[in-house]
Amino acid sequence: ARFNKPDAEIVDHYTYCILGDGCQMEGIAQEACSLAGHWGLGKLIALYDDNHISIDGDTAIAFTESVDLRFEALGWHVIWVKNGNTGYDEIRAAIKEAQSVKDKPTLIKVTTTIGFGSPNKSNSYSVHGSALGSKEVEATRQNLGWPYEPFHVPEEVKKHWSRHTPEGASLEAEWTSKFAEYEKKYPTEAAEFKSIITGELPAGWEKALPTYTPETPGDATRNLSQQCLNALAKVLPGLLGGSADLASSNMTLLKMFGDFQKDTPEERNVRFGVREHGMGAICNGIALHSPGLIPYCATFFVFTDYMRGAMRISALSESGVIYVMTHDSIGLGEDGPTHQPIEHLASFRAMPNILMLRPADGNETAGSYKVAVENRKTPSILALSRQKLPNLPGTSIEGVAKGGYTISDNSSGNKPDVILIGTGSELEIAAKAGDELRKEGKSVRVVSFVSWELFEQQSDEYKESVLPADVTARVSIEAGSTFGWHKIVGSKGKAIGIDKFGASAPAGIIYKEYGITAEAVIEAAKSVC
Ligand SMILES: Cc1ncc(C[n+]2csc(CCOP(=O)(O)OP(=O)(O)O)c2C)c(N)n1
Ligand SMILES: *[C@@H]1O[C@H](CO)[C@@H](O)[C@H](O)[C@H]1NC(C)=O
Ligand SMILES: *[C@@H]1O[C@H](CO)[C@@H](O)[C@H](O)[C@H]1NC(C)=O
Ligand SMILES: *[C@@H]1O[C@H](CO)[C@@H](O)[C@H](O)[C@H]1NC(C)=O
Ligand SMILES: *[C@@H]1O[C@H](CO)[C@@H](O)[C@H](O)[C@H]1NC(C)=O
Ligand SMILES: CC(=O)N[C@H]1CO[C@H](CO)[C@@H](O)[C@@H]1O
Ligand SMILES: [Mg+2]
Repeated sequence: ARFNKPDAEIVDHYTYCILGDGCQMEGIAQEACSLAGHWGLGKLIALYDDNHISIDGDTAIAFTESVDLRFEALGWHVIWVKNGNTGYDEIRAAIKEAQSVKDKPTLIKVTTTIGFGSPNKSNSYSVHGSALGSKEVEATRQNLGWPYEPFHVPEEVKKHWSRHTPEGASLEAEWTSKFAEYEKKYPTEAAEFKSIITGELPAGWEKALPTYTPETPGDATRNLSQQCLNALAKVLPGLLGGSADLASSNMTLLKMFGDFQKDTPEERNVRFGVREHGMGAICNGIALHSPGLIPYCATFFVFTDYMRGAMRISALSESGVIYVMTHDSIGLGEDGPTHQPIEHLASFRAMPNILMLRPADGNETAGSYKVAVENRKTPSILALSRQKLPNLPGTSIEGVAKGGYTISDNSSGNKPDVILIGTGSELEIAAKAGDELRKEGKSVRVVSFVSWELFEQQSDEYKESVLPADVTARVSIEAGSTFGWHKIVGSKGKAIGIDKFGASAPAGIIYKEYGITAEAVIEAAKSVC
């Protein structure tokens, strides 16, 4: 919708998907298929392997609804191929029909027999996960009239497939010349399109990121995040996304664009509805479709619990989704414990190939976006505050790229008496405690530890320069589980955090009640140095 012109259709492919009974039972499919129907995704064609068998046996033990009627109700076109075992022409005809239905996604229910051809094991759960065994394989070959040796590809089959090679080459040449013409007529669109399909970011894109000074009035990092997203949308043609019904709280709307809807598919604000798991999965699909598509999605940090399966797939399949997670601590206030994340930071730090970023202010929010956009093969999570935070002297975009860095130090080149470490909204608290301790004559270093993973990637020399091994007097503060923090503060240091569920109260009160305060940091610092 964004790039095709009446005289030049340069994007015309379908997206196919194969799913089984298990996929039909999972909630995530319902979330995604509900949106596909709402959006009228006419190029989406799903082939459902309707074999009535899953691991525990006949699906009738747990799955008896009419899938056809459910998909019709979701706004899909539904076709039933009754003989999926040998009805090749039926399957071909169904795909043709699906392609011709332009205003709805299509589900082709293909009824099949699991283990088709195996005389003793077909139509049973026993073929799902275990090998047939050599005897049964032999019996199956005979039953199907397949006279060839194992792994032999008959000449006839090879010939049939080989004809696609010249066919594909000529289609590609045709498209290339069509695109060359398009590029002449529509240079701006062509440049954007190329950036999206190659993943090459426009030169100097990062200059669009805002910076802030200590004099800039404080703001919530969720608000600063919206400033970054809107700045980036102007320079990154592939940036698109939205939230799970929380755009107004999450501040994720791109103001210069409208909503991506059935009749406005060229727009870039995606309304995911209350469907976190489907939202994450859809963003994975977008990211993996083209290297220059940069999807972001947003909800409250605590609801990553609903989305974790998709987030783990982002990490595993190297899809660079940007997860904009607001309301990142007890600081969200009165919504209380159901909405207050506790163990989430620790849990994502434990997940491989995902960057957990918790920026403290404007510069750090911009720095987190820079890292997130650059890392196209590693997803990023931005944990953002609901409450207002000041712009702290010493924070920087460059610092964020290192994961951990010193924002202030009065040891004038010597080893500090104590190192105070904070992340996100608690960096302000660490900085305040540092100021107090300095007044009492202590030399103090304050470190922002915005991303453990990025710090881990730095050289030993750099790490030693921020956290010298012989300064064991260290105190960390973070409004979340202390799990893992002893790796940073060591056995002689102290980790201040929250190891129980939250409570409903305004941010200021609950921080005091839970001991997430400068006083607590000062006391801990005195006890370790
Ligand atoms: C989210 C998830 N839950 C459970 C499993 C374990 N599992 C693997 S296959 C399967 C049954 C799938 O049945 P179906 O989709 O009908 O496949 P078929 O046996 O017909 O090939 C299950 C429960 C899984 N892989 N993923
Ligand atoms: C298939 O089942 C029949 C009857 O139970 C049995 O005689 C035969 O040995 C089995 N064949 C294989 C390959 O296991
Ligand atoms: C943010 O970064 C800019 C550029 O590096 C710097 O001039 C400014 O002082 C920083 N702001 C804060 C609040 O530290
Ligand atoms: C964030 O933005 C909202 C909406 O514009 C505004 O009401 C709020 O005051 C801003 N600042 C903070 C600290 O929440
Ligand atoms: C910094 O630390 C020293 C101790 O080395 C202390 O005497 C001094 O008062 C501190 N300076 C400031 C500006 O707080
Ligand atoms: C700051 C901002 O973008 N606010 C928007 C939040 O969402 C509401 C409703 O979706 C919009 O009307 C606001 O403009
Ligand atoms: Mg099945």
